[in-house]
Amino acid sequence: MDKLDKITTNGKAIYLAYDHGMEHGPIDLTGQSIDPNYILDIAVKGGYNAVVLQKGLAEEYYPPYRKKIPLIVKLNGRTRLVGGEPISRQVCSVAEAAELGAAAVGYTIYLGSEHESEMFKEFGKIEEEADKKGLAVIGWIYPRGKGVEDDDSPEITAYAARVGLELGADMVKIKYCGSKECFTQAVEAAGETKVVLSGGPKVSDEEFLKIVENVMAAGAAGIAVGRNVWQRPNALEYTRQLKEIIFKKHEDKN
Ligand code: FBP
Repeated sequence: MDKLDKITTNGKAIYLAYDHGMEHGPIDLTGQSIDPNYILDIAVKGGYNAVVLQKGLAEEYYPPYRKKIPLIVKLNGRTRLVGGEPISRQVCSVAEAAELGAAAVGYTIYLGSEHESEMFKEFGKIEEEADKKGLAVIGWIYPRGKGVEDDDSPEITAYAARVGLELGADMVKIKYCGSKECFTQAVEAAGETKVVLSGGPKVSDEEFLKIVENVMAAGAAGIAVGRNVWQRPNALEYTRQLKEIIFKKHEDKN
């Protein structure tokens, strides 16, 4: 059985990301989205393939949902309050994530940061441990830091995807580079490693649907999205529209 089977449907996926309380702070958690139960409810009712949580939320809120929705535990994190070259260190072990019921673990690498090698090292160890427990490993690969001039250029986006493959990630989560064409290059660069889109700040309903159309037509496996779902008042109806795009056939790619 493929490690990604538990968190994909026919190779495609939609994940609800909710680690923003750590990365950005409550400023992102508008309206009801401050309540983790509200998010878990959307994840279950919306039929997401998994929800992404830091370990604290997983410990406190996930137990009643354990049989209802798969969990991806984010193993590292940082706040937006730190200056300097970006680094995000591990705050949860693979063993803890497995204990919490995770089907997969996630880890952010700031590609191009002066601290890139430290994150590579932690990521390698995580892969070794996750492999023993049969957990999939997803790399949030975000080019960032002094070494990166144009983080959303086609070349750097494809580089991020490729590094995921080189490091042995089961899946990479990368940002949008602006077009179907450049995302196609990134998907090609990732080879056997699956690619999902990292949502980004909320844009209009139509604009985000178009982005998702483009990344799916580019051959992506799906999306791992937060703000563009739970910051909308009609999160469930919007989820339905996203799923229609993600799980429909893209004849040119499948
Ligand atoms: P969004 O869909 O809301 O952008 O969430 C995706 C995500 O990767 C989250 O998992 C994470 O908290 C956030 O983006 C980090 O974004 P950044 O590092 O760009 O601030």
